[in-house]
Amino acid sequence: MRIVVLAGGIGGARFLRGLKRAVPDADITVIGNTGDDIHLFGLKVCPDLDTVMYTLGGGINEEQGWGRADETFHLKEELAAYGVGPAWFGLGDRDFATHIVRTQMIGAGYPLSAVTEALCDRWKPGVRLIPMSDDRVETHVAVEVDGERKAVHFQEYWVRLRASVPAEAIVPVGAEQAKPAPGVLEAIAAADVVLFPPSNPVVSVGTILAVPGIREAIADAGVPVVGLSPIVGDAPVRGMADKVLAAVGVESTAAAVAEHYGSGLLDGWLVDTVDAGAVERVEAAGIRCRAVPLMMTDVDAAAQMAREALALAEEVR
Ligand code: GDP
Ligand code: FO1
Ligand code: CA
Repeated sequence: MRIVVLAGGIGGARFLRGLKRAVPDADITVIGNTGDDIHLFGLKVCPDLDTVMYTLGGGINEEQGWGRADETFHLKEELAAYGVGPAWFGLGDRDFATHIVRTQMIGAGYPLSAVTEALCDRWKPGVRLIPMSDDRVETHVAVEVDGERKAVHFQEYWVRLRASVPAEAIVPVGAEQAKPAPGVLEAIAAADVVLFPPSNPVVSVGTILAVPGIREAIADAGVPVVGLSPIVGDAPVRGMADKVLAAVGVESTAAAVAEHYGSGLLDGWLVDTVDAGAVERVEAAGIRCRAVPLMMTDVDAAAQMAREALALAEEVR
């Protein structure tokens, strides 16, 4: 079975680990969000691609959900001693190596998709990981600080400001001009099923869908498209999805997120059992819906979610 998954970082990566366990023989292509990417210290950092790569490749810091296990921060400390920042972004020594290799290869002329493939030669994530685009896309957040409206990089909004100021707009800068990376549209056209993991609907899946051609390819593929809600009990399980959903005028409920994707895109939607009351509303929007446990407490729980998503896909096929 050929499965295409549009993934952000932690939610996407943990779901993918379950999907691999649920269907070990599947041919899985992951289209990764690059809107979170940021240039720091002259290096290109791709948090969501790395989170997927490290999680599936066994190098992730499990508790944190991002960054490397057994990490140290000597380089960051030495940079700080020179007064070179930003200090608010925690890049570790082991992680730095990934960004150095990536930046070096890009400088030598390789596109991000080829660089990602090269990095995955080491990590062997067991899926084909493709960035949504080789073109630069950067998610910016319009905020109001001390009565002044300005745009900040998504990482600055989330990591430095901890999403403590209201987000007024989310702008995937460069998305309109970006082209899907080689292999993205081909994988979608060849897929038997497309899954939206419980990733952030605005700054992860939403950013991928903002690359012209990707949303259309999914709608035209003529195969089941099934998503899993990242909102459980009217709140994100972790992160700032509630803040960025508010910025795009969507309430933080499992049903509202399904309606936001819409029946033109989604055929099926899984909500958590605590949100069973939302099933009727989602189905009224023309999207088949089931309530099942959606907490990824361990890999087995994530695998069971993947089985439920694939079962729903067969129901709507
Ligand atoms: P990020 O890029 O690291 O923020 O990760 P993603 O965009 O892939 O996923 C973020 C979303 O995952 C958040 O909105 C969380 O609510 C959701 N999430 C995290 N853990 C779980 C879980 O165990 N169950 C569900 N249903 N959602 C989760
Ligand atoms: N998230 C944080 O909350 N604080 C950090 O200092 C931080 C550093 C970091 C370094 C590399 C990397 O791949 C991810 C990192 N993240 C950090 C996570 C990153 O901000 C994610 O994009 C967000 O969790 C939301 O997607
Ligand atoms: Ca992300």
